[in-house]
Amino acid sequence: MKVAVVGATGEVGRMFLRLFEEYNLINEIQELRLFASERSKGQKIKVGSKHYIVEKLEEEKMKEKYDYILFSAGGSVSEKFASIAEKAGNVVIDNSSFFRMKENIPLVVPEINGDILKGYKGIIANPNCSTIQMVLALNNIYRSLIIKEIVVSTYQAVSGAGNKGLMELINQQQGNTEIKHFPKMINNNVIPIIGDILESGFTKEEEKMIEETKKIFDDKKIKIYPTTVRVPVLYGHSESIFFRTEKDASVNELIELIEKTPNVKYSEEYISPIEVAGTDYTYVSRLRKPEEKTFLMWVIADNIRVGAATNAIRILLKHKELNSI
Ligand code: 2RA
Repeated sequence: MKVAVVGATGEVGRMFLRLFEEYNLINEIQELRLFASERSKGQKIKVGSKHYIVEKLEEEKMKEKYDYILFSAGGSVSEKFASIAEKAGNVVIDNSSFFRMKENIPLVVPEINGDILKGYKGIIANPNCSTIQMVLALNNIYRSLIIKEIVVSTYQAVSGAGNKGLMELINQQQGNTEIKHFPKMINNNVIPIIGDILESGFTKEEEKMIEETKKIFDDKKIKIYPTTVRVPVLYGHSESIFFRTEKDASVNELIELIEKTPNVKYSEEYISPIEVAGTDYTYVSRLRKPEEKTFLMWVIADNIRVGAATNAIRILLKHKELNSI
């Protein structure tokens, strides 16, 4: 295969490269091209046993033929360059939010709706990290009991804001009180705002959870009420999820449904972010049923892996399998 990574020097871009090794994809990649901005041009990155030189992203390079191009370089880069790559007949897996809600663009969590990739060529959108772990944890329950409404509070790691987010917390923990990236101090604090605040009073991050969940479940009726919060954690998004279902079930029946979900693990012992960083599972714990058809759970996943790079690699593997590439 001939594969390209756009945004190869960022948090998610570097995780793509690491996962090429972990998933033994590197042995199937005959040609690997790494692209980034002018500033990163010339950087050397080791993948497997070889060193690759980062190239400056240019339109002409996106017109070449690749088997897959993975993007994680922000919406404006995807808007321009992923479109050029698609027009050249490439399959693009885009981690930005730019294409997620476009009518004809598949928004994919392979364990849920991966089958829509059969015979598909073009741009495939990777959902937002906080959406991915929630729909993964709820999918079997949704399919069996029909979920009518979800109330979710998230506790999102600073790595969700990329290297700038990580550096801001680390610097503040070392005594530098400068606030450059987040709206307020993040050290010893929590910030109930991620992204712009919209007319509705919800934030862009909360709107993503609402709209993306409806698209992935293909359900315009389901009600989702999110509050997304930034917390001083480096890696691992946590979510407190309350949901009501159409059909009733016992806690044990829910545990069975969760345990039958690929890449999701249930734990009687509660799980914290520091335990999931570096893994590719979504963890469910603190399952409770206060009354009929009413449930609460605690869901955690590594936001750079499950919430971005691993889901994108799983999309590539599913597309490759369904289309015999
Ligand atoms: C965040 N979900 O956590 C957003 C983008 N990765 O900042």
